[in-house]
Amino acid sequence: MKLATQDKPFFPESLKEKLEYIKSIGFEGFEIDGKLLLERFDEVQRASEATGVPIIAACGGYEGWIGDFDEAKRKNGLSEIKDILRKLGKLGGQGIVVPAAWGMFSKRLPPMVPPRSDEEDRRILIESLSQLNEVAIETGTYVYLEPLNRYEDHMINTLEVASSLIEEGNFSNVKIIADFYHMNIEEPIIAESLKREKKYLGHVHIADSHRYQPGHGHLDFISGFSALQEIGYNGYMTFECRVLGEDERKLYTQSIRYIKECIEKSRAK
Ligand code: LER
Ligand code: MN
Repeated sequence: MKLATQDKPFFPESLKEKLEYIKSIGFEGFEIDGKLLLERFDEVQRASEATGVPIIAACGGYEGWIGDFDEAKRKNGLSEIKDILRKLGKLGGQGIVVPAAWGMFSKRLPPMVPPRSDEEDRRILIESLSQLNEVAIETGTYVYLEPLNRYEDHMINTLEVASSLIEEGNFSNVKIIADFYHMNIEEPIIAESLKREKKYLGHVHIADSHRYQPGHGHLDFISGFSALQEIGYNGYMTFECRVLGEDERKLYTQSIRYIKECIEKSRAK
């Protein structure tokens, strides 16, 4: 398993320095914001080549969700995601992380009842994923479908629901991204869920139980990583967290060390 990171406010601004910095603190890949990839593609490509740090995936940076209630926004989102996939393909990147929607509706917060039925949600998601699956095939990339916790999305909260959509659409280039923060809220036992849904697992996000740097909260990473070892997962795990504390650079570096120790311990288990 390899470690990657998303961008952080305390990383250098220039892309080359950013990638050099993340390499120096122990990461092997960068998960880029989709907008940054589209707007500064040449610079991203040059920086990746010069530093040898791969752009492994994209996350966010497009307007409109694949399950958007607003049809015009959904279409816009799909068009931007396709552009991001085309650029990622040129860089040899693996794929883009997409939730059904993020922050659009929660069935656990008022008004509790969404404006669309569950059946219609599924129909729309399948339609969006069919379009993206085609472009992912053309570009040699993947769409990483991300279950979010119940407060951030109402359509896909568990790995099981994500798997069922992939099965239903028979999508060759849609996989699941398992995010430890969301799994900590939605999966009864993270290790068991990972083992059960291994067939479609393609990518992983890590943060601790409170969405801050791993090692600072109470999540049991070792049992989750042992499950990943057991199912033969050898992809990337991307840090997707905020950093709590004053010296963010120091704390982030300590967190990488902590996660590497957890990986070692999970191998020994
Ligand atoms: C949001 O909580 C999240 O996990 C991101 O990866 C958005 O897709
Ligand atoms: Mn995530």
